[in-house]
Amino acid sequence: MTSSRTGAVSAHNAKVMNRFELTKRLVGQLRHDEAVIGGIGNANFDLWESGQRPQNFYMLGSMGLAIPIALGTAIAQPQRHVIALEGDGSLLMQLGCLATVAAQAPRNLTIVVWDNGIYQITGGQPTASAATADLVAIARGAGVEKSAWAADEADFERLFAAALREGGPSLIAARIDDKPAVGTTERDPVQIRERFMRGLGVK
Ligand SMILES: Cc1ncc(C[n+]2csc(CCOP(=O)(O)OP(=O)(O)O)c2C)c(N)n1
Repeated sequence: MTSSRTGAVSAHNAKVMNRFELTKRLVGQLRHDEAVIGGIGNANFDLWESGQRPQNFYMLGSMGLAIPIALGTAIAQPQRHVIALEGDGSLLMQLGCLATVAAQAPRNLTIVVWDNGIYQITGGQPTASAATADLVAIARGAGVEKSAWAADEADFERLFAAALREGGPSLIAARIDDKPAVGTTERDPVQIRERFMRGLGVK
């Protein structure tokens, strides 16, 4: 399958992939102490299992905060690339952040949305993106022009490499299956915060 940088692939012909597999591919492309913010639950569980880095932050308790935290980090440290990993349900709870990202337009911010069409961690209730809401169309409408569905794993890698190389803000959405995360993050918020601050050189 092929797609342009701005995304020729729609939500419904994008391949259904696996979050942990894509998380490993994403982490494998990191080279320069990029910060990675994992959203609540599965997004940060799979990030944790992909190898812990001091520049990773794991959001434990609240939905929809990965992108706002990443936006703040990107603005505070413009030389560092910052990546937010967020579930579809969490993004749907906090859609306004996309408009703020577009308005602030930090070139060093990349958003990755894991769209499984469900609130998986609370029992698999369907989200609006399962049927009616297209998160890439919403992001573009909010002004995040570099928004695309990943057609397949190779396309995901290509889109992510382009986002790191060319700058953003960019949003990459991936349709994923309903396999649970492969592990769980250690629930120690103080430790997570302290390690992240040291990883960013601010402590
Ligand atoms: C503000 C808020 N509302 C509700 C919850 C309960 N809750 C925790 S995770 C979750 C589902 C998250 O769905 P999604 O972001 O799509 O990730 P998935 O579980 O599918 O990986 C819900 C409803 C919460 N933690 N915070």
